[in-house]
Amino acid sequence: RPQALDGWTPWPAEMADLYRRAGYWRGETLGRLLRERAARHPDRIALVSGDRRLSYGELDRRADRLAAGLLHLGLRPGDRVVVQLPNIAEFFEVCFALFRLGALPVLALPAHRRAEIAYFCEHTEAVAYVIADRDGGFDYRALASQIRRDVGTLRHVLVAGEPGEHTALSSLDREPVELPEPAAGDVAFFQLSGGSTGVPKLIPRTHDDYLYSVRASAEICGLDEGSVYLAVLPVAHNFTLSSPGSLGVLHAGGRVVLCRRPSPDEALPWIERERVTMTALVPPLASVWLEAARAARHDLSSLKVLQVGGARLPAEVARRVGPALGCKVQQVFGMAEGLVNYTRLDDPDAIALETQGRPISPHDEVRVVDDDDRDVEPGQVGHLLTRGPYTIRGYYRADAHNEKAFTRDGFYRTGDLVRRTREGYLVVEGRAKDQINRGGEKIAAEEVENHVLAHPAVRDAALVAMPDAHLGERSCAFLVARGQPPPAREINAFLRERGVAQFKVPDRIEWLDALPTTSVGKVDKKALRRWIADRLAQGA
Ligand code: J2J
Repeated sequence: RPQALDGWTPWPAEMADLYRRAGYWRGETLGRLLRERAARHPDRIALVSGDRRLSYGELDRRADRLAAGLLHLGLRPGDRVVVQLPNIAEFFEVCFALFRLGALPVLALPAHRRAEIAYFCEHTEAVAYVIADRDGGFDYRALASQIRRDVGTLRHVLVAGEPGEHTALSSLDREPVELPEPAAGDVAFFQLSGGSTGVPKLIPRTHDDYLYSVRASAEICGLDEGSVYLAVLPVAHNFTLSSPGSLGVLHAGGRVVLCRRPSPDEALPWIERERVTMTALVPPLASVWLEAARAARHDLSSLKVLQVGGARLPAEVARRVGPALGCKVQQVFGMAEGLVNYTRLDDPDAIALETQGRPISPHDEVRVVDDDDRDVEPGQVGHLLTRGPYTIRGYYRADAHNEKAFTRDGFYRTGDLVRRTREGYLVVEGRAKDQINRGGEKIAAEEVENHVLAHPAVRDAALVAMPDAHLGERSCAFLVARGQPPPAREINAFLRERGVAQFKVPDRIEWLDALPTTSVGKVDKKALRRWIADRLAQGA
């Protein structure tokens, strides 16, 4: 058995015992999940990707052969591998191959660019980086060539499609070899945090804890062999992967249909063709779909559940889902760190439309507290703290940050402001963390500020959320110039050159002589948010 991973925080032994005794942690690995399903129903279709249809047996075999190929290439249990793939079957082939090998995927999003990817590779000392050749008009091979030059530990770039100067995934195909099964209590892979600090945080998830959340989610969402799930949001995201997402569907023996683009033009025909029963969207996309469905000529009658999460869904929008799409709406309030809340499919409208759901597990501990960590009165708004059988106890290699992000007794400080209803449902009322939620895409203010501050003409910077009718929020950068302020497009071009993902580039820039401060001398972001909201309300 390889040496335990450094830099992650396991659950205390007594909690681990409790979760095992309760039957939540069953000692099953992600690799075994696929093995068992493939043994049970090898010919059933697991994945539909473009014109490829992979059965459970084929996916299982491909994972084995790829694992053997990766081993031959020199990958070993415990190695970290940054995986950045769009919604294509290779994502699952690669992840399951890595799970079998005991190597650890680091799940990047397709939108990430040089700044983020280089950081993930460096921080995890990744030995390999997996990409698609091109997607959405972007050539990932050129990005990978740069990353390869800059990151010393990186030995391999593996490409789905045309490899260019790198290695084709399809060339890693060897007779399966006997591999020791990784321990279910060990870290299986890394999710990414939306974050609120200077650098993105990595979230270590174990086989045991993740599979529990997947299994329980599948049950809450009523998945079975007849379930057909359309993956619209990026497959690597925690929502699409596990709530109940693709893994929930594979667990239940259903079918996952991979949609390359989230637009209704592409998604609605898939629903008709594959008789999709369930999909998951962020609120702005849900609005776009509702609009499109009015004119759609597609038969959407197979759709039973539309999940919406990642950002607050306005009740007015939730109300329109049933009439427009002929299905139930399910609100999902989750986080890659763990805790996921669902409205239940049999909840009355008052709950289903107006709350963000309740936790998966009877062992999810939820506290709503004031600024001094004292529990607020029932029904009052406060900071959401949580711990439980699938919520991490610490970010990866982040000791200093963990001191702040977790309480001494292991509760994760979500940074969300919530209210708990009498029935135990959570309503998201706001956010205390320094983050912008741009239609479900999370932007850590400090991270962007640091990039902007690297520009020679910028003396001071504060990034805040501004209201937006479509996305809910967009980002506005308040900047103080050294001398003459450069045009906004120069700042944005500068950020892109630094390799910052496009969704983090400020939507608007305002120059000030100085940033306003609070009485204790901190930047007064509340004042900045109020100022820009007022300006927008006046139509400026
Ligand atoms: C308001 N805010 C929400 C909601 C997430 C399922 C669903 C979503 C995520 C996710 C996820 C919200 N209403 N319904 O991982 O498994 C905001 C909160 C939260 C943060 C987490 C899943 N659903 N949020 O969005 O890690 O602020 O996970 O703390 O990307 O999104 O973001 P992320």
